[in-house]
This record gives sequence, structure tokens and C-alpha cells, in this order.
Amino acid sequence: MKVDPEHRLVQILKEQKIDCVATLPCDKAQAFLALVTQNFSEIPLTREADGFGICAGLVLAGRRPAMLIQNTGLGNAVTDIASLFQVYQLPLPVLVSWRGVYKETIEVQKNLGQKIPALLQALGVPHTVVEREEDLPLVSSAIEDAYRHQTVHAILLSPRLWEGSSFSPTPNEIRRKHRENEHPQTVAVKSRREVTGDELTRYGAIKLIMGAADQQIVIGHTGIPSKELFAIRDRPLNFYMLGSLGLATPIGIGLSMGQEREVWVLDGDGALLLNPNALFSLRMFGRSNLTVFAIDNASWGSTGNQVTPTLDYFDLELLARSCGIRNTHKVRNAAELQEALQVRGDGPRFIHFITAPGNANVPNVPLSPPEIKERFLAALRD
Ligand SMILES: Cc1ncc(C[n+]2csc(CCOP(=O)(O)OP(=O)(O)O)c2C)c(N)n1
Repeated sequence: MKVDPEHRLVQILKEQKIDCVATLPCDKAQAFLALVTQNFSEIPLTREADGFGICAGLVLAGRRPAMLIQNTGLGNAVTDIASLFQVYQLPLPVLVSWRGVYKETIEVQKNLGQKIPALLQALGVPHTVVEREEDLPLVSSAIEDAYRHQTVHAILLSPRLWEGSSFSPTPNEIRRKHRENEHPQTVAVKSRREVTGDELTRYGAIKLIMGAADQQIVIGHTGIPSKELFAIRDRPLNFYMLGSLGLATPIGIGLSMGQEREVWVLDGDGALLLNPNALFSLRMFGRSNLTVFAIDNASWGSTGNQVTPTLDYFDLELLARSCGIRNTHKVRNAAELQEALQVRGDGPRFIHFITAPGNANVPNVPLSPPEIKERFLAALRD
């Protein structure tokens, strides 16, 4: 009996030992996506860039993820491919529903869609075009290439591939089961940002946090936070981010999903406002071995302390709460931090650390991204 391309593709992913798939839908790939939902541990994303962070964490944790997105999502993730996956030499096969080139009826899909091969080439990302069922074996080679050569490999799936398919999932197969709101909540959060004048700087906050760290993985986010972390307490279990602003929490989520060790993320207010989707993902996929420290100096500290809107408009703890994260705390000093670190519920923990602006005068992290990765992976294996 003839096997349709959707089922063959699932079979190929299984043969290639793909163990989870991060997804964001495309109309043209919806039948295949329904099968992915049924057959794999799926990570349903709210923004593609977040998926790159989560998959990076999963790869570091020893898992073998793939992604399934539309080519527009590649556009959202250029920075994260270039300044995370490529520089740290991380693998990821990305199945891309390729719009704009074959019988496209939506005009706006054409402009970016037609430029995708050139964009990938400019980025130095290898790609494989899959137009017909006969091309499907190329998917195996592309996945092997990604994992053997530690590279992102884009697999461009033309809508032509699905054209002759007889597979058509029912609406029930397409929609995931609705989960009851497991934890309805009424909470009081103190959301006014009081400035008392005795706040620590970020450096002081990281010093306190690292004073309490034992065997945790610690992720330092991009810019001066990573440099301060290095200066305060360098250790192999620290993962220093040197780019891909906004992905510290997603990387932590991937690490928390893929292994059992405690994961602490040192994130920033600017980074969380740049990618608040990280909080949605934190609620949906973060586990109880994950703590996010939102070190809120109300500034883009690393770029000269320009004010961020957390000074006047947004309270990050309230934002985390409204995303359904229940274990949240607001801290300013050692005693409050100690208290927050005692509370270990089920689900991820969010510690909103209010600090003053200011950067310590510390040098660059003197390690290359592959050195950071290799040292980190060796420490994880110990
Ligand atoms: C997409 C992107 N935009 C801008 C930058 C430049 N940049 C690097 S660090 C940083 C500030 C981050 O602020 P925050 O997350 O609050 O951390 P802080 O440095 O204040 O601790 C900015 C704007 C970048 N790296 N990436």
C-alpha cells in the first residue's frame, strides 16, 4: 500500500532518532503537523526564536530535537541562528514549510519566500529542498548532516510535496486536547516599584545568587551579566551567552526539560521585555528544576544604562504571574533571596530581583563559544 508523504516523513524522523519537535504551524504543513503532535513529544511554540533557545538547551542536555516552522519564522530567528547555533556549533534540523514559491496565493508570502535560499546561503546555513516524494530520502541526509557537523540544516518542504497526499486528519486530530486550567489563582502581587535607595547593583545581586549556588547549571545572559558572572565565580557549569539576547530563559527551559540537574537562569529586564514569549514558554514547559532570576535594573545596563519600561510601566513578577507562573518572588537583598530560595513548588520558580542600575568594570569572558560549550558539556557528564 502506498504510504503518504506525511507518514513517511514521520518515519524518517523516528529512524533518525529525533526525540522531540518544536513547532509553530503553517497552513500548508498542517496535516504533517497533526502527525507530529501524535507521534512525538511536541513543544508547541508561541514564537520561533523561542524554539531556537529551547532546542539549544535540549541539545546541551543531550536530546535530539528538530523544529517544524514556516519560512517566515526563519526570518524571526536570524540572530539566534547566527549568534547562538553557529557560534557555539550546535546542531538542529529545521523543517521549514516553504511558502511563496509554489502555487502561492498569498501575495505577501512571495517576497520573503523567494529570498529564503539566498538568505540561508548568506547566513552559511546549509539547506535541502524537498519538492516531491522522491526527494524524501534527502531529509535523512539533512538530519545526519545537522547532527554530524553540528550545524543548523534547513529542510525546505515545498507545498508540492503534499499535493498528491490522501492523508487528511480530522479536526480532533489537529487540535490538542484542552487542559483544564489546573491552578486557578487569585494572588496579590506588590507591583509598585519602590526605590528605597539601598538596592544592590546587578553585580551585588549576582554575587549573592552565586554565593548560594552549589551544583546548579547557571546561565548568564548576554552582555555584562555574563562578564560579571565570570568575574564573580567562574565554573564549568556556567553557560555564558555572548549573543542571542532574549534566549537565556528559553535555553534554561530546554535544559530543564532535557535533564534533571537544577538550572538557574540569570536573565535581565530588557531581555525579558524583548522576548516576553519566554514567560509563556516558561509556564508551558519549564519544570520544577528551573529558576529564573529576572535581575531588574530598569535599564539596558550593558549598553549604557538606558531606562527600560520596567521603571514606570511593567512589573515583571506580575507579568510572570499573569502567565500562570505561581512560584514567584520579589527580592531586593540577601534575606529576601534566602527566603525565596527556600520555596520549591512544582513548576518553575521566578525570582524578580530589583536592583539599581550600574555595571562593574569587568573584562570580557576570555573563552570562545565552542570552549564554553565543550567545558559545559564535560561538566554535565561528570
Ligand atoms: C536583538 C538585540 N538587540 C540589541 C542588542 C544589544 N544589547 C546587548 S545587551 C543589551 C541590554 C540588555 O538589557 P537587560 O536585559 O536589561 O540586561 P542588563 O544588561 O541591564 O543586565 C542590549 C540592548 C542585542 N544584543 N540583541
